Amino acid sequence: MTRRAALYRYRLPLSRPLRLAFGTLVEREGLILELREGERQGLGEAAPLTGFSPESLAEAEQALRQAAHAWVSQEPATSSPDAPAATFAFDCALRELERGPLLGDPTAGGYPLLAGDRDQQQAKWQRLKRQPPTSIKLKLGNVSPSQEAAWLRHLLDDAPVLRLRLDLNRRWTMAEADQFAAALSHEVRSAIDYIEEPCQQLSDSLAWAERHQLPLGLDESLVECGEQLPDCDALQALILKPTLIGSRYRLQSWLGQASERGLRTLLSSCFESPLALGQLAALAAELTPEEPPGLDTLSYFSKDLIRPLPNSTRPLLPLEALSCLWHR
Ligand code: OSB
Ligand code: MG
Repeated sequence: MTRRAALYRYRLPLSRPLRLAFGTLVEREGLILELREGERQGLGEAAPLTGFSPESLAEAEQALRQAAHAWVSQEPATSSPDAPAATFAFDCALRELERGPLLGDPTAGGYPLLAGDRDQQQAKWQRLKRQPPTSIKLKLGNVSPSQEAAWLRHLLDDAPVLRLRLDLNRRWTMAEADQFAAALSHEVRSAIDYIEEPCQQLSDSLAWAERHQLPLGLDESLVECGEQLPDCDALQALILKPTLIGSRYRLQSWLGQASERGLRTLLSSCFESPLALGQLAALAAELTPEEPPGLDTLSYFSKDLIRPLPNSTRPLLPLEALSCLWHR
């Protein structure tokens, strides 16, 4: 059967500015790979995020061109370990060709995310607290550690059975992390499911969590761990981002090690478009069925990309509206 491939670029304005450690984004751009074999179609998205992804958009494009070229010519697959977003895109497109669209609901069963500054977090909490969720994720580190501890106490006053997932994205020094641990009330401490990436250094996060007997989650520092999880009893959760891990083999390896050690594993995203969020939701239903993924970044988008997500009321930006960079 003839094989065809095309590469498109999308730009989607964000519904509100997204402040990240490396600057503020007002739009998201990325690449869409389309593979065709006969009547079948497979789509994949590569949208490297500055500050998180090892590759640039140009490098992802290069890797996707090579992979698509080889695939169309029925040559052996090329691998690009340094371009995980491209690897993820190609993997999704191949799976869709084989099994049909990867289309899950990113909002189903997930936990809400409170991000941004305190005003933004408070505004979202005002809406949420009328019908409090069972679990919530908070981005911390914008204010002093003791103010963060007080904010968590406030949330628990509003919703006493709330479970907390905290993410510092390596913002704290060891001294700040110590101040936080010291400021935690007993109630807050026992409401914490895990604290993701507290310290600037991985070794500090591991030592801190052990010392304070607090449950640790690892996300972006997994790349530093090589092949093997660190030996640390406080480690309780792995937050796995397929768009940063890339290879399916590597993802399976982390899932396998985590299950041997009884760690929680959940999939999460890097502010990909609604297309990839739907794919990640479908992957999570398959790979981590007991843990809803962290995909509450959908609200940054006011349009769906290429196909509507389940239960969506957003307008659609169709494939035909994207600029085609390459096809053969
Ligand atoms: O650190 O978990 C992160 C989004 C983009 C880049 C990094 C992160 C995130 C998220 C996604 O927090 C939401 C989630 O994981 O729940
Ligand atoms: Mg994280």
